[in-house]
Amino acid sequence: MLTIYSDDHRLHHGRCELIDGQLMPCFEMPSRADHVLERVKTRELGAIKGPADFGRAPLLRVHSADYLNFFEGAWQRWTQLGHEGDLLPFTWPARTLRSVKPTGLHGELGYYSFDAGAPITAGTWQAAYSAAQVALTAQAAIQAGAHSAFALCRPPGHHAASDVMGGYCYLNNAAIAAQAFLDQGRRKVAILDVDYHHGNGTQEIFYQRRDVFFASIHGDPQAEFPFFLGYADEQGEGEGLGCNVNYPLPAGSDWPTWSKALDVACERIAAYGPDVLVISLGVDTFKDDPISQFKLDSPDYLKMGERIARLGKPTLFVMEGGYAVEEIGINAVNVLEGFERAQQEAQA
Ligand code: OKP
Ligand code: ZN
Repeated sequence: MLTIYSDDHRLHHGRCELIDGQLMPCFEMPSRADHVLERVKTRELGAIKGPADFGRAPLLRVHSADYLNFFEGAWQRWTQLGHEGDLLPFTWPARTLRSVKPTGLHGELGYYSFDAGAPITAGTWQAAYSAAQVALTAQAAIQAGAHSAFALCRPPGHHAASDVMGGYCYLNNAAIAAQAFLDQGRRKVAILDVDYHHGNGTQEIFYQRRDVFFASIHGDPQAEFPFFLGYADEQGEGEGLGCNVNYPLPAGSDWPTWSKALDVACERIAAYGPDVLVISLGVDTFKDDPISQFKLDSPDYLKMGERIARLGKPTLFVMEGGYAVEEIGINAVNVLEGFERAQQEAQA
């Protein structure tokens, strides 16, 4: 399987995040991608290539122009105000306030974010831009005939909505790639989000659409980030009604529980009949993940890849979460190897 990767991810390195009342070093750190890349190499998964540059147009198919302009320019405004630490929001237009867009930097940042988990640093725009290009380059490989490809994206994307950042995410790499498939002639795309956290951004972007089916298996938002989306009764709206499906699971869920949800999700996807599949590949479902509560073990990821392969669709894997840094490479690449093994057996 071809892997697309860019060193630009290193340009994004947030200093800290607030966890349980403590400022902690960001869990979403550069070494995550390093470990995945290392494992791709040692397992000889396939060629590793850098991204092409498809420009801003495919990003604008998913994100608003004002959001992209704000994100790209925010760091310079921050430094012009004399600051050099990370730019972090701390006030949001929650229910009792108005969703006006203030002109000052902090007001505008609150308008364009939903939590304090997405710090903007000097290189954040470039890293996120390159991650989107990584996803688009892997998408292009599938469009050119490859059965699968791996976009080793960092920072992740699935919490980023059309004009809102948060949860370590800025640009929705998976959504940008899914939209590119449609713009290049595919009629129906399914996105399966296996990250521990609900892909609220992806859901929002496609909620009223029937050309994209979104399925997500995740920690129950009653008790887990992002708390305010990801419930089982969210089924899509208007034309998109029936094209969104959430599988919230309780803390402690292990492979027997998790894989039942995967089976049901795969059945729904098969019934939808997509031309192509995009996997939001988070491996923070791992038993030793420091911020998550599921109990999957490394061999389970092989089975996950096999089940996905049985859908028989061209499949783009887009890296999302996973914070057990030592095991992130093993777990992510296990999904890809399980997929390839099942795929090769099906062909033989
Ligand atoms: C990103 B992805 C407060 C802690 C909130 C945010 C989790 C984001 C996960 N700073 N945690 O889905 O793996
Ligand atoms: Zn996650």
